[in-house]
Amino acid sequence: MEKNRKDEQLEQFRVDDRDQKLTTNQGLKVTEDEFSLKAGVRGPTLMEDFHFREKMTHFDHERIPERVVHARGFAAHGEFELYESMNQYTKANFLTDTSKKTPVFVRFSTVVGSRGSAETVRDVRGFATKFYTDEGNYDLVGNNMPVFFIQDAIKFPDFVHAVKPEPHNEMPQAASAHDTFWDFVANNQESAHMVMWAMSDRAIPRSFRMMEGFGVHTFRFVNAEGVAHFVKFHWKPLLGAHSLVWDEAQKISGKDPDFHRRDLYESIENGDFPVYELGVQILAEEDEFKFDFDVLDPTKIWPEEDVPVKLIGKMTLNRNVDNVFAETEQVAFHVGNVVPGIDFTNDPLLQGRLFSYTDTQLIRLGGPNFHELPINRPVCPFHNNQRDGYHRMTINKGPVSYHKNSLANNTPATSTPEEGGFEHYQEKVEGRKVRNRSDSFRDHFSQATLFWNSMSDIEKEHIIDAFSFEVGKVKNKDVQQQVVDMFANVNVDLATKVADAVGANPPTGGGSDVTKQSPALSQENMVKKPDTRKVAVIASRDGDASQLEKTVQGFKEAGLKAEVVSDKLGNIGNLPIDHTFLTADPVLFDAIYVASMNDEKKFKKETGRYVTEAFNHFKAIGAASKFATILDGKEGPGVVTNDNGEQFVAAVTAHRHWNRDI
Ligand code: HDD
Repeated sequence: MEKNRKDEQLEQFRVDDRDQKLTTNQGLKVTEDEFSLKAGVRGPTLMEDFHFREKMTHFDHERIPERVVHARGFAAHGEFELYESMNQYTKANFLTDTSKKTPVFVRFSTVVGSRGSAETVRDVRGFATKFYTDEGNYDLVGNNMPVFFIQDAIKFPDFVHAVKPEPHNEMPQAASAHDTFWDFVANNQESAHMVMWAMSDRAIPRSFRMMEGFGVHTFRFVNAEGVAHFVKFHWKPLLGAHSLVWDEAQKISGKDPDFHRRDLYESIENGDFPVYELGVQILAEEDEFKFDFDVLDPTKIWPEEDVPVKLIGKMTLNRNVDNVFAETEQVAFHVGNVVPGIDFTNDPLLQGRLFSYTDTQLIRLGGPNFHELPINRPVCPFHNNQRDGYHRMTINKGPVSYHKNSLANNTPATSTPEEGGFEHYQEKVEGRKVRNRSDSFRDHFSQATLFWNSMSDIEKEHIIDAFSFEVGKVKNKDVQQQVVDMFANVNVDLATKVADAVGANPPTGGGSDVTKQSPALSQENMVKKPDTRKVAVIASRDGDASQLEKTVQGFKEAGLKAEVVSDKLGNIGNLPIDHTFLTADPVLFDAIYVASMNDEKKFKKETGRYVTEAFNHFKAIGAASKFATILDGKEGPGVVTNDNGEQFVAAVTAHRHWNRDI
């Protein structure tokens, strides 16, 4: 693959230790790396053993603090290509020049869990993109949900304290199903809309490759004439947005805590590059007050049916990192990293974020020079009078490190906007200093109801189940009741069912007169494709090898990823067996197909287990007609017992078959 500018830059820092001599960090060749220097073979280790000291000291200091939120993440490199110039709205170079391929680095993450936690937990997913543009780094630090729990950044520490493991016993890990989170929710009703998203299927994505991304805040586009528009950013995956089911998600947490990173890593290694289209919703400044919500409120969406999403480009993730620590862990995102043509608004959540990101990197990355780390460097030159600090790497020459000066001809010099200098949008601002919130931010429930109304029946059922699980884990009865009463304002049926599930009193008030729906919010309406869906093809080593090869080939041609599962490893004809019943599990596949079986009791039992588990998770199951008895009378949508491969592929493509009596 041709190297892009970022890749070329990173190449200067890559080190390959293979086939090299072992040395100390001073370059001294080492004769021995197994035994410390001792006074006599059975004697004490000597202080003068500099090799031991250096090796151990470095090891002792290997860890840095994990991110205070979004600690568990996984990233990949890629490129952004623009479909059409957006110069009518923005002067940002990477959004106006269609001939450019802008290098990107994207880090996906969960929010709550610590760095080693499982990945398929119920949580928001981070979707942070660094565009290495010719005008500097632009960071779009978003999530897979378009709204947030709070309206003002001053509440962020409170929110995070409430959702993280409780401080007295550090439980539960990577989960919001506990008292302090729900106590926070009940006492901060602005969270209602986001909680609906967090209780929906969006919180358990099938894959990082199958989830949307959102910039959340309203930003500004500013064009060359200085005219501004409000803008919201979206990422739309070409594979559509799809989810796991909760029982499956919990089991995957045990069977493969790395499920999402493995999926992304392997897809990229296999050349199945995930693609996301960049969408923008654009609003003229004069339309700011045209809506029944405040466009600056981060707990509100702009329904796509009211403000269409225009797809303006696509991002392809095509390269895995070389080193997770150097790249994924050390990357430093910041919502404040903007380029000319993109600017902020007065969204109070966004305003507070502008402080937090640099601040957190200072402690996490140990000083003010983290911009010099290879992954964080812009691909364009950078010059200023900042000097010194821990881990400074550049050697800035000359006596001058101040502005203004004559000695260096007053350089580095500032730039006019025409020369590419960033000019803050000259929004007119006036007001009294107040600690308060605009009344236009006070409707917390209408859009939560809009979200509920937009869900299909099965998605609503999942939301009720998620509330019942989460609130069911809450020990404090008052908190449970408060949650029930709060969500009656979203929908009485929802609250009543949750009340019933957790043994609380049914709500006495509540109700909503919002009848509006936004079909774009339902994942049931998303595109569904067979591409890269994983099928476990169960086959026995004594089965018909040529038939198996044909089946697997057929699935592959249809875009599926077929992996052979059997009782033991080895080969069937020319096909290697990828997994055994033990090393894989039905929850790790999108579908199960029984190509052949033997009569061994254990083989049948394991095959039956695979089929039943997949059936219970609403997945496609199939069997060659000869082995159809293993499906044990299971029938209906998504169960294919004839030899028609196309029917099976169609069943997999449907993602899930909800009309099953389970
Ligand atoms: Fe944040 C990390 C996204 C609100 C403070 N945030 C972080 C990451 C993402 C988001 C994706 C991980 C970046 C990475 O992969 O390295 N955060 C959001 C979104 C928000 C949001 C979409 C609401 C719209 N965040 C938010 C607020 C604050 C922060 C209100 C504080 C005022 N976020 C942080 C942080 C983190 C962070 C503490 C932790 C690690 C880091 O920044 O680099 O500064």
